[in-house]
Amino acid sequence: MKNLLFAIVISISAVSIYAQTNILPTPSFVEYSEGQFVLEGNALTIKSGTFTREQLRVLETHFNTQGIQIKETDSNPVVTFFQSKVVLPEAYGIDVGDNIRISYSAAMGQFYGMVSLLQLIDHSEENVLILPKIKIEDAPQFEWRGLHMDVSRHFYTVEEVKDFIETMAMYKFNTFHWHLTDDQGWRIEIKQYPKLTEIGGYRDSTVIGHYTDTPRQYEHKKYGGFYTQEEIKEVVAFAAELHINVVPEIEMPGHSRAALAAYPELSCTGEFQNVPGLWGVFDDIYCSKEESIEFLQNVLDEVLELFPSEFIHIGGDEAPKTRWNDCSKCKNVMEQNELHDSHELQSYFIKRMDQYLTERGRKLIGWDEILEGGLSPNAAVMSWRGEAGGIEAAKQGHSVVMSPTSYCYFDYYQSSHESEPLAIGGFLPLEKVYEFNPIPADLTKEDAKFISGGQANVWTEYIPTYDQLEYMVYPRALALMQSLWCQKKPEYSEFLKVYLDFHESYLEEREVNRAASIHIPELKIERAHDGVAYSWWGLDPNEEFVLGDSYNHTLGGIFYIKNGESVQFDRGNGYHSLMLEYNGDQQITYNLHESDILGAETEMNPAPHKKYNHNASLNLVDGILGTERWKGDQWLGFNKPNVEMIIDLDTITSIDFFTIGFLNQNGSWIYLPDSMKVSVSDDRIEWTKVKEVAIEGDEIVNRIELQLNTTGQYVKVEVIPMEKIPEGRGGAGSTPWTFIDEIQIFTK
Ligand code: TNX
Repeated sequence: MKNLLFAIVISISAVSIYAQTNILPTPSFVEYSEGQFVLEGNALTIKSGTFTREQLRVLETHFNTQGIQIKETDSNPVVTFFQSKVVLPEAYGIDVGDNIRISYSAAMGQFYGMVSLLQLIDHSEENVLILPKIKIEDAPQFEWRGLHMDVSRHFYTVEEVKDFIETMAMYKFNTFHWHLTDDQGWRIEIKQYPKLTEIGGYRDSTVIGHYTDTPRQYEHKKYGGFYTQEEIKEVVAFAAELHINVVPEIEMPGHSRAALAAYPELSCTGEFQNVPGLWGVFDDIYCSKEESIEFLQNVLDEVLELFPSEFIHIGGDEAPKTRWNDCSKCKNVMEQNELHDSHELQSYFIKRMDQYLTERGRKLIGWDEILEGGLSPNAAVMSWRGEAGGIEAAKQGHSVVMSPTSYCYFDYYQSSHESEPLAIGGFLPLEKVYEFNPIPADLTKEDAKFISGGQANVWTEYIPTYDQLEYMVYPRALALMQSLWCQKKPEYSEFLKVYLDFHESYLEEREVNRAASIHIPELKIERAHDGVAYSWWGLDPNEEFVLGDSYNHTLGGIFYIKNGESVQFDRGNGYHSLMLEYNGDQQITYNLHESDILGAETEMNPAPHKKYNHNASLNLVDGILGTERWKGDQWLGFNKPNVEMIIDLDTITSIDFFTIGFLNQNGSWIYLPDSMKVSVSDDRIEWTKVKEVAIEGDEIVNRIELQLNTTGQYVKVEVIPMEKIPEGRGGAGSTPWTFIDEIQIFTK
């Protein structure tokens, strides 16, 4: 009553009719009417007991960071709730007129209504809250809106997990996929098998840097941890209050080295091996014998007690069949069950789990590898290796969650800038996430019904802290949610505006770490007469950057450069170290390497693979040398032999010196080529071979330098990769990748 007396509702006519709201994900229907609802003070009142204590606490903290109080009252609150049976459980409506009315049918919608309301309130003026007069009707497109968290590779505390879930709830995620077991650590207490956490919960060392680095280095420090069953219950209950279902994942039959370290008798060889401190895929997996199946079913018994989730994730990915193929016990299982190969054996293994879960009223979900050898009758599929698995499963009438690496892998880099923390690889900027559509283009309307939604995965090999985990997730999770929530999402530019206007500072105030990668001006390189032109593109079209030339002052020291304006870098002009200052005090340094073929016309045959073809042939002659930490744009990557490149020097020229760079990252199947040839020609018809060399080197980046002492207008470089990756090396038996960057030629 008191609050209402103080609430002065003023209608100011014809102030602003907004084109959109700050609410993310974007609501389905928004209609403004003239005027505003202005509330003096900074408190919103709601009827006592509307929300549970935990919900109220969470809502309060979030409203508080915006300077808004929520007060419970027993009479006439400002915000009223109206339960309507007509809408779906997650749907809600907001009607701001002379007071604020939220309609809903179930507790979830009621909560979402409050979450959206928070984002509607303008609190920029002191002691007054302003809302537009507005009608909103909103409901999600997909029922599975998930984020995944890998707590095996790195461990996060209960408090951190809860914090993660809390931020998820504020963006209307409803599924938390908790990846609790993997090779590098078992993280859930199982009472029947205490060694799982005693031994499997800890590793003695962890690889430092990228696992493809050579030589590998380790930090020899015990690392690990696990959640007790009490802690798991606490997290599950907390999530449930915030309308988030927790889907546990117990990996099988692969990614199981931590469990096998605790119980070696469950492997095919029975030999003890420690919990690895290295990332990747390991040959030792659960043996398919009855004892392992029984063990896993016993584990599942305890898991089912802790997690009410309908879906239980059993992994199923990346299980090499090396051990199974050599194992007499596995062969017995195959014989007894008339299985033809190890894929059918994997399918048998998963079916046993499917049956077990089905009998207990649950549903099995697994990574798309569970399709191999035949999909279990009741299984749902999480499609990660692209869309094919999801399409296939949907066609077979199974429920599918889309999580393709190309849009949903939040362990990938968000920009190509060197300030990004070390990541597994891959390139997934915000804008690319925004393009995600959980429904693959070539699925019929009928089959598309089996797509229940999507989720992003946060694998944590390279994410040692919770702070960095948030950095990898935000703002990308907001772009993802647009694809999961909206029937028709707005243009990326509109989303970006709302993010920058409201959510960036909202996350800041909430102390949610997030990447500022979108603020780093993007470098564009173009061919220019006798060289290349560099320009920088920031988010703000009016931004001016400071550009400094800190090595060779041919650019004239320090000056200002406008968004999109270019500077030219001429051939033969010496080495430059350029410094760009943006956003006031942020700096980037670019190392630019001269050569006499900067920007020269260059032909490549075959073309690079489309994933590694940034700027096409210009990449080879752009003054920027490929480095060890590449994020998808420095190197051109080829997976077809042989690569031929022809560079046009414009006129017959006296050629002195030549260099070319190759990447050597065997863990990513990238190998140095066997050899290369350089030839020259005056007319592109008659070629003279100048050099043919074998390529050797131990570095990750190997630059080959050749003294050519010749003349010609055209220089042809032929690169001959090894035919197949030899046994015992990463990717054995496949065609190697050849990564090439920057050819430099110096003339006399
Ligand atoms: C593949 S995605 C995996 C994980 C790794 C991830 C790294 C999937 C089902 N398996 O074990 O952590 O790649 O991106």
